Amino acid sequence: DGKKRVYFNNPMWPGEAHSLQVESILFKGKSEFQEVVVFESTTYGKVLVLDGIVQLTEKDECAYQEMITHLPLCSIPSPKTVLVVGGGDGGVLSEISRHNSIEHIDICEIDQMVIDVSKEFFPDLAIGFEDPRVHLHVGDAVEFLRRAPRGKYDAIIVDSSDPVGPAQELVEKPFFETLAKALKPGGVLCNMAESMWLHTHLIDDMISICREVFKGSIHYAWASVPTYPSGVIGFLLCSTEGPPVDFKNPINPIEKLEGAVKHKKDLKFYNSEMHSAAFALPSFLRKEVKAL
Ligand code: AAT
Repeated sequence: DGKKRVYFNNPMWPGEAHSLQVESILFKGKSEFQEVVVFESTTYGKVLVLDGIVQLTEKDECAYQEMITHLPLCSIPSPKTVLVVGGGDGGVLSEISRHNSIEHIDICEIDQMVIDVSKEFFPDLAIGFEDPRVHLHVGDAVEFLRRAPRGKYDAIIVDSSDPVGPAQELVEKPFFETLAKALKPGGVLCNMAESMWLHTHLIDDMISICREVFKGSIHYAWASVPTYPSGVIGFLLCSTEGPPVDFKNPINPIEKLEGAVKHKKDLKFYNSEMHSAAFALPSFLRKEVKAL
């Protein structure tokens, strides 16, 4: 009808809106940081929504959580110490626990309500918190990383929300500097990096910052996640100075690990072929993202 509707006003994707049919609202609360909603959808299972943005659905969380975890962890020989930023649902933790080389996992999530809600409504993901290697820190990742010991981690996974609200500072240069400092030489970062259909500017900015901050290799990868805006999500992979990391050809292939560790659930999305394929980029992206 030509009127500007409130649904089309999200600054991350102006002019479009995304919808799922709601069977029932299971939880609605307001934390210190954001509005938290869980609902049962008609076709994607339960859905976690923060400030009106879908964070995960039971049907397609596998694509995002498996990729954001195994892209970095399969790219280095024997990851031992890992940090997760955000990820309060526990899904990334439960993926990390497939790797038997891991000795210590820190997670820094800002919002206790996300953790509590996940334990109640997404027990298959929140089971990640039960791994004895996991150490939970509830607080702002910006603060946590300012105080993190230099060179502590083999890998850092930034599973954070979009840069509106509590995650705003997580795309700025000072934050990336603290991430690089907290990594060991040859350590790797995998950062949620938005949609190539919607955010080429943001991707360009993030890659430019990372080129200045990280002295190793920098690559962009992506995967299909139907319930994220535009149906895709990207991952920015960076390594620090040190032994070079060949992100496109996993040195620590998951197929070998799967034989060694019996995990509670089978992988649904990730395998070594998907890993390498994720780095193939459309021509428009190469052209628009100058820093690539
Ligand atoms: N694995 C589910 C996918 C997510 S969840 C992102 C998490 O990051 C949320 O639980 C949020 O509370 C947390 N978070 C946001 N800001 C901070 C911060 N400053 N410090 C620590 N944790 C934070 C991400 C989905 C991406 C969706 C893309 N459209």
